[in-house]
Amino acid sequence: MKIFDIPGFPNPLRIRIVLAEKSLASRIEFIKIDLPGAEHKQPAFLAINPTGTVPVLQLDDGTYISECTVITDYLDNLDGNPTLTGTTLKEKAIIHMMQKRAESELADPVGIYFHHSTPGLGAGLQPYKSPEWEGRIEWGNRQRDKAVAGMKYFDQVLRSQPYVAGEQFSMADITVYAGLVFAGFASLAIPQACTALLAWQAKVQERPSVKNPA
Ligand SMILES: N[C@@H](CCC(=O)N[C@@H](CS)C(=O)NCC(=O)O)C(=O)O
Repeated sequence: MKIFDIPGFPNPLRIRIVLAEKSLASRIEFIKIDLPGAEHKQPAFLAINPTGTVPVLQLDDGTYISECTVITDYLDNLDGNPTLTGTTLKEKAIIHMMQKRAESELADPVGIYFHHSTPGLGAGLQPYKSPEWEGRIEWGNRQRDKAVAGMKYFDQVLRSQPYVAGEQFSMADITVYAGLVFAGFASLAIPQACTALLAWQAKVQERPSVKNPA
């Protein structure tokens, strides 16, 4: 299998943590995509993922799979022993619900803020990101505020349970963790009052897969 991504970036990190959790790294060939150079916005890459984002998984039969959630589901179930995406219908539902919240309330608004209200990944990508329309900065800033509200939401969740989707570490934790990494990229700090979220982040940082992603 191949993965098209760029090391160190938040969404690629999600899958690299999954690969480490599932001991699958040795089965993957990584193909680096030049995000600051906007390689992912060129026709060759858009042909494999029209969304123009990384990571993308390519199966051995040539099939391309994009979207971290879907890639995670695929990799987690490859060995028939899912550990990150749930086993019962109820577990799967809760993990998917919380991971979607992690995207929509945290990671995605951080991304919009980063790309539209800050210089983002630099001049090479700006033509694809930040058309000069009135209100662009304010729109991005509102997304920044939404992301901080998302941090406060997850802090509340983690006051009553050890992990984002309940008792077990799951894909939802990986998405929140990567969202916070993205927030760091954007110089967006976790509020100090979010003590449960900060403690959870420190705990997750100690996982071998997070310390040494693929
Ligand atoms: N929903 C997508 C998001 C992927 C994504 O936004 N990846 C970032 C890298 S962290 C990207 O490719 N950004 C390029 C861009 O926005 O131009 C997923 O889950 O895979």
